[in-house]
Amino acid sequence: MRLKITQNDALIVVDMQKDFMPGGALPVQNADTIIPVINTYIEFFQKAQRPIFFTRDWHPKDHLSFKEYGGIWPPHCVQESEGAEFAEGLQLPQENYFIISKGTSKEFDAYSGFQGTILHDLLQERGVKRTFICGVATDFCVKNSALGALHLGFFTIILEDGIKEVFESTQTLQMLQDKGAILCKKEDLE
Ligand code: VGL
Ligand code: ZN
Repeated sequence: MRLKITQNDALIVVDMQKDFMPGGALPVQNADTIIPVINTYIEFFQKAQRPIFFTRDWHPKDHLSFKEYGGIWPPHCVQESEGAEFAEGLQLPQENYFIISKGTSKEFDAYSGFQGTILHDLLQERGVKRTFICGVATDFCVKNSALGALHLGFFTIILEDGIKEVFESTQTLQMLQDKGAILCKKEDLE
């Protein structure tokens, strides 16, 4: 499907952080292989002068999602730690981008970039109507960020060559499409 980036569009790059890459604390298999693809999307949106939003997991060291504190995950993306940094090779633009930290207080987790953040306001202020979403993990933070966007009334496009899952992606992508999301690839935007 051919798509053109318009003045109502924004890119959301979900949680492309060292801890989610191979060798990290909570590695998502092959997550490093989508970095070049995401860099291309970043370039497309930069050229179109459209805003790019980078969400990041930004947990306190005693976060409730960590096993030691009753959660299901190994400690990951601890605030100011190396693992919380953006993945090696991810090319952040020079301007017109925003970093959205989530899961920042120990009593709450946030699988969606909209949860407890100002992402919705930032999108609204910029007249965004369509969100293009890529990053990790398909079945956690990409899924919930996309659900958040759909629920808030954004037309939502999942960049299927720019995502990687922890456990599964088939069911997640089907469910998102059932709720109105569209899947597209790099070639569709070129
Ligand atoms: C994520 C598990 C725990 C994600 C974040 O970014 O998908 N997954 N925290
Ligand atoms: Zn987390």
